[in-house]
Amino acid sequence: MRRALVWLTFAAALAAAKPALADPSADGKVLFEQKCAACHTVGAGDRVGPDLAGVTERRTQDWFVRFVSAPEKMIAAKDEVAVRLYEKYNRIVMPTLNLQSVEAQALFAFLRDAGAAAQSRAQPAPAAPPQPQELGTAQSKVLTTFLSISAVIVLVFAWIGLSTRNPTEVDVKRAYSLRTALFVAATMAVVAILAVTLPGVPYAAAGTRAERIVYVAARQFEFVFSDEPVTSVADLGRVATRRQLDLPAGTLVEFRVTGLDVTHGFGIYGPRHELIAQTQAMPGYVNRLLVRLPESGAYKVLCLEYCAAGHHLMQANLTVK
Ligand code: HEC
Ligand SMILES: [Cu+2]
Repeated sequence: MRRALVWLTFAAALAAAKPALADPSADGKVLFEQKCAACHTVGAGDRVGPDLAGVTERRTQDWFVRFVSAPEKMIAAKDEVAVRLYEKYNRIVMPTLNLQSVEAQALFAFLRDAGAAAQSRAQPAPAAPPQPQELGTAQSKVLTTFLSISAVIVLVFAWIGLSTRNPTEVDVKRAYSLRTALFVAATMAVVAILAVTLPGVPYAAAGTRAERIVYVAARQFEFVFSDEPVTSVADLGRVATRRQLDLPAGTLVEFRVTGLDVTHGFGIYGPRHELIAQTQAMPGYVNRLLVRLPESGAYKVLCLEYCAAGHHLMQANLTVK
């Protein structure tokens, strides 16, 4: 009797452990979100790597499993398809992600289901070609100011360089007092500029309590938003995440920003394409960025730190209403 009970418990434990493997397609979905979604979509176009809709028809399961387990080896072994893909996708080798072959099979099952679903969905209308965007007014003011100051500096250097052709006696004492006067004037100018501009910075004072907390995880090559903490790639499969964020206008938001692979930048650009606030997204750290976005409109989050070949793809939409 006792032994039967032990066996029963064992069988029950096995049964409980089983469901994780019972549905490979569901496992594949989680794996895909964690390890592939940064570079691939299913039916939403190419990212760093090819769109994987229909890949289960293009390739055999055997090829898929071999490729996904060790892309570098396939290219090294001059597999015809792998080499062609490598050339086509800017000679970026897909990283070797140390997947087991059951995991690769689960991914295959997921992609077969997801690809079929993507194909049965109606094709979206092609997007209008992007219009060249005008620089925000503040941004172009900054640029003009920077260029003018640079031009002045270059002219001063050129003038000094030319003046050394005909050397003259210098009154050292007068030169030193001129230097002191210039130093005092420059210090006063800096203090005055700081006094005028500092109150205008968009960062909230330390100690202010945010009305809304948004967790941001940055990784190659996307930003993921969540209401719950995300500190590792494994969290992405556990908590509800979004790739687009809606915020009510005027709320004080605290972004808690981290990086999941390398250091990225988290830069918020306003409706007129001006950089409004930014912080770094660093692995192992959570940076807090308190901002109030009073103006409604379409904002963009861009990566401000060159993080690898797909850096330019790191964009997220933020809508303030
Ligand atoms: C860092 C970016 C990156 C990640 C992450 C990534 N891939 Fe790729 N993938 C690529 C690139 C780039 C290519 C094409 C170039 C090549 O062959 O290496 C590619 C090619 C592929 C192909 C071949 C497509 C075809 O048309 O035959 C498959 C299949 C694939 N990836 C599956 C996956 C799966 C599954 C994952 C997750 C476990 C994954 N990839 C993760 C970048 C990535
Ligand atoms: Cu980047």
